[in-house]
Amino acid sequence: MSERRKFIKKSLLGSALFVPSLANAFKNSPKDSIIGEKPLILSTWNHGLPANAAAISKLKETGSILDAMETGVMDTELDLSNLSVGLQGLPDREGITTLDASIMTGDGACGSVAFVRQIKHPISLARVVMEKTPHVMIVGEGARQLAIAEGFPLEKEELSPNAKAAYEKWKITSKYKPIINIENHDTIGMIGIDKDGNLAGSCTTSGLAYKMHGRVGDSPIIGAGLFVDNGVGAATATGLGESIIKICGSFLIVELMRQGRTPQEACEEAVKRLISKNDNINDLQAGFLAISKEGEFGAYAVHPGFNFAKGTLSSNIMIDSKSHF
Ligand code: SD4
Repeated sequence: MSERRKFIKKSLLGSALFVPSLANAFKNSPKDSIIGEKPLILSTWNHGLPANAAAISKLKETGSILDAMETGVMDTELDLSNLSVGLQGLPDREGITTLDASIMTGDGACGSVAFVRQIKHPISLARVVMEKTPHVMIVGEGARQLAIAEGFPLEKEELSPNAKAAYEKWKITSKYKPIINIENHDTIGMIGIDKDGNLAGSCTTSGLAYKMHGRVGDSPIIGAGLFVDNGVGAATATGLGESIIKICGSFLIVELMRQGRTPQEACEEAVKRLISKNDNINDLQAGFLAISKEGEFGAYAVHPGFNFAKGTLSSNIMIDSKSHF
């Protein structure tokens, strides 16, 4: 077995690169959040600000919260400074960047793609799966074929300069430990509600850096990285996908809200559940965002450092999330 293969085997789960925010946890009470503000759009991390701006402007233009959710995260998919979303994202262990994305509306329509290569806008491909196929999830080569059939341009398969440099460095050291909260760029999860109470959401990522080839995280899994129900609310997730999938994080939050919890309480309960189901909690970060159908919102993370952008028709601001630790 080659040295590299041995390393891959040994450090399989200890390898997740997680690159969240430097910002510290905010300690405002969730009850401080404004209730009933609509439209309202929440997005994970600093890149949520420009994404929200794009979403709000699309919402003003078409009036469609679904269009807004797609357009908003497309901005992040093109952001060359973001190494966790889009084709410029950090690659897997084989040096190949593969993308995951999902989209959902409050009436239960949803679509997702995973393990996709060479497609600049996986979120738009997820929307194609939702609107033009009888399926919910299409992965890998099948997703690429669908993209070609739908006229998506196939991008050249090469790493962005930043991703290439990081990958080359990683290959030399080959010592990898999860590091939380060292940088502020990560997956984008976006949820939103329009003035009439229609909800939708989107989530797009290149997943964990140096993951095993074929690894899929929570972001394209409906109920894990994203869940939306007009009768209750919406939730999205960021962080170590394995920990989020284990608890069906976004679905759990929506169901907790259905049982009467506020979005903040539901996010906190989900984080507690996640902590109880994962042993390596000091080494992993996960964060959730939620909006209720009334337009109340909440956010919570395992560790300090998670932040999100909150956009309305008149403002777009960053908020630091509270955290369990
Ligand atoms: C994943 N949740 O693939 C995503 C990525 C993420 O920090 O949020 N990375 O697990």
